[in-house]
Amino acid sequence: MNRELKVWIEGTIIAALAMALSFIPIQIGVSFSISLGQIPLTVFALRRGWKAGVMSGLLWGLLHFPTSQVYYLSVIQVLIEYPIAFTFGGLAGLYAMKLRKATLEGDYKKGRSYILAGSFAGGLARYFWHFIAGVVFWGSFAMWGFSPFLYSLVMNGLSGLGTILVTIVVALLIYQKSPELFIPKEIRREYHLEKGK
Ligand code: 218
Repeated sequence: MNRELKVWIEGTIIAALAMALSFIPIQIGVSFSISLGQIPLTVFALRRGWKAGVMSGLLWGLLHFPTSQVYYLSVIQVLIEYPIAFTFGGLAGLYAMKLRKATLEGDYKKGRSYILAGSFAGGLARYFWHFIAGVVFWGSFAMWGFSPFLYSLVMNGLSGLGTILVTIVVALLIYQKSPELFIPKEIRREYHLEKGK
């Protein structure tokens, strides 16, 4: 099958899976939640690269609309927190090529460090936008006498770090069990052909 088509099909399935995981309620109020969909998005982005990752992230963000999962305060806020934030969530793919190389060379220690770096890149890039939206739009939800800035920093900081932590744990478990999941079959085949194995 056409290689590019294969990536699109995978990315679409991953976005749907991430959306399904968004229905598992791990949240406290409207400002704290662990986003389980970040797990498959991160694994996919590390497998296929940042362009595929951000497209799948965008698709996941857009899927919040037909499934009525959007927190709406204003048009700009919704644009920031769904199409924009979720697209940035796919930036784990910035480490895809490094992870491929390390894994093919059998350097799993280095591989683990790229999974860590990728999970942080996607998680921080996404929650940066939720933090901005939090300061500008969610200030009236601030509790404990916090300023909008501090409230957004604490809530989105905790949500982001919690999400990143869960993503890292699951991605590393998958890497331990099946490192080949992070390298598309075609790439593996090309590598072994080059090496003459
Ligand atoms: C302080 C604060 N509270 C709530 C939100 C809204 N928010 C935060 C994180 C993730 C998402 C996307 C849906 O999971 C949303 C809408 C905020 N940005 N800041």
